[in-house]
Amino acid sequence: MQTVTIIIKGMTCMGCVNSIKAVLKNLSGIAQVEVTLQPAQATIQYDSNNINIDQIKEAIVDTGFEIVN
Ligand SMILES: [Cu+2]
Repeated sequence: MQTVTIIIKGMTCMGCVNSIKAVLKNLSGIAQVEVTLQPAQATIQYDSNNINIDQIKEAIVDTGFEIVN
């Protein structure tokens, strides 16, 4: 299991936080998701055999947000 913290741009409220959380939790290979507004980031525990960071970032971008790191 691996952990990554992704800095996210564009979240303005808990609705944004919950949208990202819901999308990430539905991806296969994601074990745990923690999304916060302040700081604006997502900390994700994932199985690198099932999903990679680029796929995780893509899912966040597809939800309508920007990735900073
Ligand atoms: Cu929002």
